Amino acid sequence: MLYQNLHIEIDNGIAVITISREKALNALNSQTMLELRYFFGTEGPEMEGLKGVVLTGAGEKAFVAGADITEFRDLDAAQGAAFAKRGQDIFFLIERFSKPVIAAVNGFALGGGCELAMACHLRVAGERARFGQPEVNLGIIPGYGGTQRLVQYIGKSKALELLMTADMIDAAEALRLGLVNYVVPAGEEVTKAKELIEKITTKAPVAIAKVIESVNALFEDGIDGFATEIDAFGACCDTEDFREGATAFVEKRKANFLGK
Ligand code: CO8
Repeated sequence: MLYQNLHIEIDNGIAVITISREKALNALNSQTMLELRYFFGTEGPEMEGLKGVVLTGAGEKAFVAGADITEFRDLDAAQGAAFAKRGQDIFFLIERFSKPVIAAVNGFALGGGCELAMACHLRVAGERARFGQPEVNLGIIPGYGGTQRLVQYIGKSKALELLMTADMIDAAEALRLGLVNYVVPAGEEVTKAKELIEKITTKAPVAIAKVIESVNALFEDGIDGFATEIDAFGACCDTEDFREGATAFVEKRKANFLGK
């Protein structure tokens, strides 16, 4: 795939994906969504030896200022639903990705941008980051999972307030509410996200994938999360890494995990 709007740099096994439509505050147009789907949905050459992914936005002003409003002004009900479904499916690919995906939120994360950050496993916000779901200003609602994931992160009461008032919150408030994991000085978002991925990479990769799968199971319709955890636990017990981890503990040395 020839990426036009995603700038992807892989350094020491960490892919930093920069959404690069700075003039439109990195708004998610169809091409950008297509590229995200390709990266997260295809076992391409980028996946070889990948430790994790950092998602960020180009420039200093925006992470992503939403879905590209110019593209969906004329949708009817059926087209709108299809648009939302396509976006949700792409964000599920991110949420279900087996390696850690961390949003490095360097500015506005609004509408689809806030939804994209919420689909990632963790969020690091720069001091200048601002979050919001302003869709009701446009006469729509979030369509990329925002009504669901915002409630999961910050609870129904505050989520309803943000969704109905379209108010933006700053990074400190996002931290207080539990929407983001860390707030760092502006410009240090990607560095902190990479540090987190490096830390996670010292753990057993299959166990990390199973943590992601099991936690996601809580929020999936018709799936019993406890049963998922049991199966995932069993699968971990079958790995060489489990033997290595337990043996290393007993031998008082650092485990050398191979991801098998
Ligand atoms: N889409 C397209 N272009 C955008 C967007 C966007 N979401 N956001 C900003 N831009 C463009 C502006 O039009 C402007 O372009 P130009 O220079 O050509 O006029 C440029 O980016 C810079 O923006 P501003 O001049 O507005 O910059 P300000 O500093 O004055 O304001 C804001 C910054 C507050 C971020 C402002 O740009 C803004 O309010 N943007 C829109 C935010 C928004 O409403 N986002 C939600 C969009 S809806 C959505 O995401 C729904 C997701 C689910 C869709 C489901 C499909 C049906």
